[in-house]
Amino acid sequence: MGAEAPDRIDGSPTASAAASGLVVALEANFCRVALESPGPGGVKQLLCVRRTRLGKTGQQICVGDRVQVEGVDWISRRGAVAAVAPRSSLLARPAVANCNRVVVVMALVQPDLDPIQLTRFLLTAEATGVQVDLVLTKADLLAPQALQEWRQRLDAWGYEPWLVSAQTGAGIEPLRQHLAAPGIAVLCGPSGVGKSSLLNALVPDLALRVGAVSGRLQRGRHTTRHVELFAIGAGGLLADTPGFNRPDLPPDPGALVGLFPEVRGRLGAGGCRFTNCLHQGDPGCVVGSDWPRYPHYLQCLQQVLAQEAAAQSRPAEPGLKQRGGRSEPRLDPRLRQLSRKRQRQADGPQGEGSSADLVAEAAEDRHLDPGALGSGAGGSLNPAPGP
Ligand SMILES: Nc1nc2c(ncn2[C@@H]2O[C@H](COP(=O)(O)OP(=O)(O)OP(=O)(O)O)[C@@H](O)[C@H]2O)c(=O)[nH]1
Ligand SMILES: [Mg+2]
Ligand SMILES: [Zn+2]
Repeated sequence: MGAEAPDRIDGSPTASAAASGLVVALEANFCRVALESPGPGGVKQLLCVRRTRLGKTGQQICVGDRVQVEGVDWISRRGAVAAVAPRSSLLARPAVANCNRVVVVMALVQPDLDPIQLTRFLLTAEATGVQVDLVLTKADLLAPQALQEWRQRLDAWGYEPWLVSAQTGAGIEPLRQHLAAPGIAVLCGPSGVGKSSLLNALVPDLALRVGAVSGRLQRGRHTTRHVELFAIGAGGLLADTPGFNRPDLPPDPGALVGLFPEVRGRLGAGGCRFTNCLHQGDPGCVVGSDWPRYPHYLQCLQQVLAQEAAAQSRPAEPGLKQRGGRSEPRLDPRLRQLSRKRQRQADGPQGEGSSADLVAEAAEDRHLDPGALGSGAGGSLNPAPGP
């Protein structure tokens, strides 16, 4: 999805009832907006609902969006989002707008690092077109020799991973300096790999909830339920996100090879010498097959092609909608609510529920009285820098 035009604010709201800021958390039908400059009484954050017309134009609000807020009540610290500024980038899952870097986070062990899963996360990150970083956690659980082997392996993939331990603090300080650069960075990776633990290590006094991994596969427990931005350094913002295990692959088969940094250079300015080549080992193909992730590339390519074929064989059948290159049955609206609930249970919660749940949950996360929400208590975010 590209940039969307902002909804004009008509009716000239009075200055005291309007403000602009950055969406730092999205919970059910509410969002928390960190103000560009503090309001009366030093208010730094507002708890906002969306104006209905934003909903009608289909305009989604994401964490990372720059928004206009109207109808501000400075006493209760409430307002309504009236307009969303055009975005410079959008990561679909986790949904974060205007991010400047995607940080793929995977554990070296607990759960064991799976190269195919890692590749899928890296591909979705590369597809955003922004800077991609790779962080490997739980380095305290591996011997130095094994760490070195991973370094070498990933170097051949075109990545220089940050090997860190939230437990011992190893590797944390240089990573903090790197991520403190101005802009929005998003942590994304499976549940249980230690994203929230990493944020706690990077930002002292944060005290985010972390959950144990469990079972034979050492899966996480979807402890983090919402996307939320936290300040790191003077201008850097870092998003903690709920983990999920299987990202969708980018839909364009022809563009897939360009998402593998280790062979991107081989294509050069002119591309492959064969027109429409999908680089499947044909003699003379400039990409070739002499690279370690070539089998992963083929496997992903087959899936992307299968997705595309499935989508083309069922064009716009009534009752079907297109989603991520797949057709899915349109749901009776009466069933949709139930289905979303099911999806949440299978996938890890992404934040829908009653407003009462929201306030209780958000307060619980911050060990706060629900009445204190929107006050900026917990100090998670400084007022956002200008665009
Ligand atoms: N040994 C070790 N354990 C870690 C490290 N980082 C995290 N853990 C453990 O891994 C488990 C999962 O950590 P979380 O931070 O909750 O993982 P998460 O990625 O935020 O998971 P979700 O919120 O479910 O997506 C917890 O039991 C942590 O204590 C580390 O560097 N070393
Ligand atoms: Mg978490
Ligand atoms: Zn080729």
